Amino acid sequence: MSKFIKSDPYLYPYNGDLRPENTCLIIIDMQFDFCGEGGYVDKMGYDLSLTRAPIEPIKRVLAACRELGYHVIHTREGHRPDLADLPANKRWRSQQIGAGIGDEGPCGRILVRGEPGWNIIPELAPLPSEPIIDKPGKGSFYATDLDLLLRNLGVSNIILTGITTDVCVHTTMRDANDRGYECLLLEDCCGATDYNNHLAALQMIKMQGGVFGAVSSSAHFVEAIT
Ligand code: C5J
Repeated sequence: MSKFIKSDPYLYPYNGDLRPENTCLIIIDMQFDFCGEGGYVDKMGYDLSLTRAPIEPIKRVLAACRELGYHVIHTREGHRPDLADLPANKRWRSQQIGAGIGDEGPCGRILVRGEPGWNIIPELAPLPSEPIIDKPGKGSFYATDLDLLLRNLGVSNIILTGITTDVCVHTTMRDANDRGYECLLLEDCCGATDYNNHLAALQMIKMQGGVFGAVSSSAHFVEAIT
């Protein structure tokens, strides 16, 4: 039986084939560095309420997915302690805005693997059975085994949540779309460092009949799957 989620600009997924076996919730970079006090985003001076807003909606989506047996994967952005995987220009730009990647901050070394700021926040802590993808870039596919995991699981639908809408979530969605995955972004489960950028990122998805996929909400998603 076909199943669809109310979404914009079309009912998702395009073919109505939405099942726990072929669908994966991806929770992107819900780390202290992006939504915690003293982390990378806080050090840059952005409003943490924008990147913390998705926590509660993601919790509800995550609970429903776990209960119904949907695949769940988490990602973390971060670099090796010796910074061997940190491009010099990424480091330099972060230093210009006062949050140098690899520098000491209130949550340990900024965006470095193993440091307190790099951890996923406890509200959305992964279960031991849920894979975590450690990525050095903004996209979740670049220099990771995410695509291999998804193909081996038989996933064709990806539900995108996390932060930030316009950077890591969008990069991941665009790349997933090019790889043939059918993508849905849940708008209240994402946040950006600038609210207008969040809105613009949502609008971009909906152009051309859904150029990167579709946009829905936590409520529509949970209602449709439960
Ligand atoms: C950024 C991310 N914005 N997770 N990372 O640098 O979106």
